Amino acid sequence: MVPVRAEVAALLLLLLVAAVGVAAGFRPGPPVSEDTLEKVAASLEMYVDLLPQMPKVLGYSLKYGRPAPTHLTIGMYQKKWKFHRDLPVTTVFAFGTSAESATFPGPTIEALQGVPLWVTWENHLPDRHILPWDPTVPVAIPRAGGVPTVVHLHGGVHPPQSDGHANAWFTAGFRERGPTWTTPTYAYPNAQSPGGVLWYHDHALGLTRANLLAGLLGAYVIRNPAAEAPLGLPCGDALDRVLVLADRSFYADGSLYMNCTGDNPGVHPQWQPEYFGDAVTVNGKAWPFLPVARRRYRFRIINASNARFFNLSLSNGLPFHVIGSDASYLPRPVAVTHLLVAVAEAFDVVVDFSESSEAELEVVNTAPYPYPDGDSPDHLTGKVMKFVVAPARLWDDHSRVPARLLDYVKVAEEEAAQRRYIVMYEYEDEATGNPTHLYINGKRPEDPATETPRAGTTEVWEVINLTADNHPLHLHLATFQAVRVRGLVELEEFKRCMERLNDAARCGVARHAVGEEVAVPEHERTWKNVVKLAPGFVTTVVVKFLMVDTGRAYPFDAAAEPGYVYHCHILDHEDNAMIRPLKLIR
Ligand SMILES: *[C@@H]1O[C@H](CO)[C@@H](O)[C@H](O)[C@H]1NC(C)=O
Ligand SMILES: *[C@@H]1O[C@H](CO)[C@@H](O)[C@H](O)[C@H]1NC(C)=O
Ligand SMILES: *[C@@H]1O[C@H](CO)[C@@H](O)[C@H](O)[C@H]1NC(C)=O
Ligand SMILES: CC(=O)N[C@H]1CO[C@H](CO)[C@@H](O)[C@@H]1O
Ligand SMILES: [Cu+2]
Repeated sequence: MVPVRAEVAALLLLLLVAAVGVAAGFRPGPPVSEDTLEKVAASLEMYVDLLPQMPKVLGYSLKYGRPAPTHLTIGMYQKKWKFHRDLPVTTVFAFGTSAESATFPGPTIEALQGVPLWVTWENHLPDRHILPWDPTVPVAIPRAGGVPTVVHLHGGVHPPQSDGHANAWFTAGFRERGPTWTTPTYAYPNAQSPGGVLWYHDHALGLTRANLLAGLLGAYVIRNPAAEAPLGLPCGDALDRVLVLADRSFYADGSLYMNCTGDNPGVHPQWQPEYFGDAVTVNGKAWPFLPVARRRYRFRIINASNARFFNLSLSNGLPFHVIGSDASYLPRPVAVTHLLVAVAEAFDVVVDFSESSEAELEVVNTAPYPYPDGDSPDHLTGKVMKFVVAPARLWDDHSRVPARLLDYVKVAEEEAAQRRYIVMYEYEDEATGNPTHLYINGKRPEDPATETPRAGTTEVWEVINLTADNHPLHLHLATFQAVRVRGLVELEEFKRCMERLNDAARCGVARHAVGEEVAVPEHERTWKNVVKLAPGFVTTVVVKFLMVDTGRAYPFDAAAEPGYVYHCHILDHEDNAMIRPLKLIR
């Protein structure tokens, strides 16, 4: 491995700073201590704001009562948002069909399976970012200023031109466009099966962490009434709710806080390896509450934090009946009392409040940060939201948690056309010991694609974590599932060899991957968009480059330019620079 030499990085930094000015246009807020940020969060009374329901936007039209394709225009706006009763309103970036209706998170788009949707994503953002960003990581830097953005539909199966490629960014009015920009209007075929929840979010090169922190994300649900109605799950806007979890820190004036001093400021003036906020927001409110009836509800939970994992449970031990994960159903429900949600991971669950003997249930979080070996959450980040259960049963609950859900193609590891080793590296500054950047396979994002699967095939990816963190793996387009998680023995020897050769096969991965085997939890055994990668382990992942509900080929040319990407979904890692091209071939 060739870590970026400090001198080279420093020179690059000087050149870039001279060229664009530090964080082009961002005005740093007043200095603030960790203590002050925590005090602001601690001053917010919990459970005083009602859980917001984001506006619903239909991703289809009705023609003579039948669903038909439609075209939406959704903009990104600078907007005022109030994160808590006791915080002043503050500036965010938000998605909406208009400036007035834009929200944090954005509207929930409801699509129908088999009904294509076109969306023109418009950038109405000002010249200046509201959060700091770092010009020394691989990043989109427009010559004429402005905030570069591009929208990726996470979990979506769609053509590469509509994938929100990191270099397909654009500024306000499409004034300036990145090198792989092809079209202002994205096509979402919605051919994939219903279940779980997708989400759209910014994906601009090197800016994802700041753009999402500012609010550029929203949920997207694909439904198929004919296939789903027989399941009998809770349905309707009141009973089937999206919960978007995100940790954020606030200044006393209510504005969003992001540290603008890097851990290695000589290398990267602003970049830090992980953002952790002191407050937990759900649907844009810090620690909200939701009154519920004494019956079943369906919750589609998305973790939209930059780096925080959530290990969620209900304070009275009531189970989550997990019915899906990411954008798929499970074959059958799995009841769990604790639900570990990685960044960008989603779970689709049913909670039956009629089983609760308490009138109030807190959703609590016990996941250490960084996950898995970091600090335990405190009295603040250990709480998420509260459900207030109505005393009496007001109406009959005809919903159920069915014994069987939907089926998909089998995992069939033996069908793999190709086996690849994917290795996660973290590089440190020798003087400070702090991370300077992260790479996949020791390669930069701009290096030529090395993962070039054939459309329609199955592959096995052996993902090796050589770092101290759990890196949630996310592939665009493809769906995948972990089938085996095995510890590495004689890890130090293996690491030294990998640092020298960067070649898992020559370093004898088969000989080292014989340690403890950890079972993949049953509620994660479906076709996923994010797989957690435990440190010190090799995670064997079966990846399908085809439609997992039918086994058929994609209904579009997945091998077209500009291709896709795969990356670690800790946003701060993805931005520097744990992201690689994924280029399908015909
Ligand atoms: C911001 O980051 C710097 C450098 O890592 C650190 O010294 C400082 O304490 C951080 N500030 C806060 C408020 O966390
Ligand atoms: C989640 O928290 C519970 C209770 O603290 C613990 O028993 C469980 O091991 C945790 N799960 C994970 C995956 O960390
Ligand atoms: C959300 O996902 C990010 C990236 O995987 C992860 O770092 C973070 O811990 C997750 N947060 C939650 C609440 O799951
Ligand atoms: C294979 C490997 O090196 N894994 C690392 C993953 O992360 C842990 C920390 O949780 C490290 O100790 C391991 O070395
Ligand atoms: Cu990572």
